[in-house]
Amino acid sequence: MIVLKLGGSVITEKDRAETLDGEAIEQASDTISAALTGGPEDLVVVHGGGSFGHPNASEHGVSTTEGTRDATAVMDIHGAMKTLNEFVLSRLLERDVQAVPVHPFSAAYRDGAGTLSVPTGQIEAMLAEGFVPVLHGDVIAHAGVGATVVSGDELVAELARRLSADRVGLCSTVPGVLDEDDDVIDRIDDFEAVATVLGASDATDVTGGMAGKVRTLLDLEAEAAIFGLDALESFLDGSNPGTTID
Ligand code: IP8
Repeated sequence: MIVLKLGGSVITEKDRAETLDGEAIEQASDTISAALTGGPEDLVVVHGGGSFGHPNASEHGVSTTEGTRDATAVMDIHGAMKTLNEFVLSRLLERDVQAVPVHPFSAAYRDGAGTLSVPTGQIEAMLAEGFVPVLHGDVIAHAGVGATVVSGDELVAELARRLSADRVGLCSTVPGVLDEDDDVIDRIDDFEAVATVLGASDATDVTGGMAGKVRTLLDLEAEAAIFGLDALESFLDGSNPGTTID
């Protein structure tokens, strides 16, 4: 099975509050729909926030470690992410992808040590019945802290582990992890070797850019690929475009 993340900055205009990138979301949906028509493939989609969710989280001072116990703040962040999730679902459904929502707030949590727990029994049942579960970065209960942000990347990593994913793909705004000359690095197997070229994210992003992605993916059993939207087709066809992380 495949776990695919659609980056928030791919499917939204990251610098304009709550604005979709209509063309990108349609291109991604077309590609996913075409790939699934080619044969049955278990696919779990996770999307990030981009200009949805991040501004709300930062307004309320909420991050992956700083929490809130204000239910209104939780609903504000969660609501923004649910709105984006509905947009993504509707584009997929229009293309006959059997996409269904899974809202992490109702299912996942962090324990007192900050360790993320994501139940997957319901996701496995959905996959077995031919659905395409679509999750999203969200807020979740966090023991001792209130509620904190869970990023799409963290969800991807946890889902990949628990569902024993064969392949993990992060569809990003860049064609891969870039080196000092802006060339795509083919393969990364050691964080320190690329630490200096991994800068911070450019817009409001409470979950922290490319460096965090690479660290998270390096910890996975499955090979992961980071690639741009134009390479999504090739990833879903079985190739490893962009940067492979293992
Ligand atoms: O864009 C974060 O998801 P990400 C979602 O995958 C929120 O980091 C609620 C900020």
